[in-house]
Amino acid sequence: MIKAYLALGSNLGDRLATLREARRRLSETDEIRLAASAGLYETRPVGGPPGQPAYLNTVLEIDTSLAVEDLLRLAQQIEASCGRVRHERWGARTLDIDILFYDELVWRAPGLEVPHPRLHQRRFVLLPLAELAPLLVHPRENRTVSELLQSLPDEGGEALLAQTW
Ligand code: A4P
Ligand code: MG
Repeated sequence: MIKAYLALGSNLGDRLATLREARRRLSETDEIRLAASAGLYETRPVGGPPGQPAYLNTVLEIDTSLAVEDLLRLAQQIEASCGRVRHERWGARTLDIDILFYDELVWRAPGLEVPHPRLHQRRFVLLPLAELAPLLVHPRENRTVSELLQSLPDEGGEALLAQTW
């Protein structure tokens, strides 16, 4: 089994219901065992067009026997079935699922980059991730999740809404 971390984000529709549905779909997959869920954060949108609604963000820890490409395909199927329509990059979305880490894999190919190329710059990812894996070392940055989080300024853009959801 491979340990992987997934980031979930939603800023359209019933955001909490969407995240719960995504978690349920993942945990009902035979090749996935849900190991832990981070808390639920409401976060200010980063990038994208102005005036977007706030996001709900969280991170899930899973153990999986899926190959990384198959995990991405499953994530995209769940995004699609949760009503995501791709309009513009970084635009509002009902559901975004990103693969943050897949064990220690470092992989860069068109359509799939692991670790996720922007995770170390994003408090909305590092804050929930640090609850689950503060000492995990980013294999490209060579720093722990908690060090990466501490290196980013806290501009008050994230609020913990609930620890369990
Ligand atoms: N892709 C490559 N690597 C990965 C990976 N590790 N995990 C490819 C998932 N997908 C990966 O993603 C574009 C392409 O990335 C996919 O086709 C996949 O093959 P997308 O989900 O279609 O589009 P996107 O999410 O708009 O683009 P991208 O680049 O994934 O955006 P980000 O970086 O995920 O940013 N602000 C707050 N507060 N909270 C958020 O959750 N999210 C974004 C999206 C921007 N601002 C945000 C948030
Ligand atoms: Mg994405």
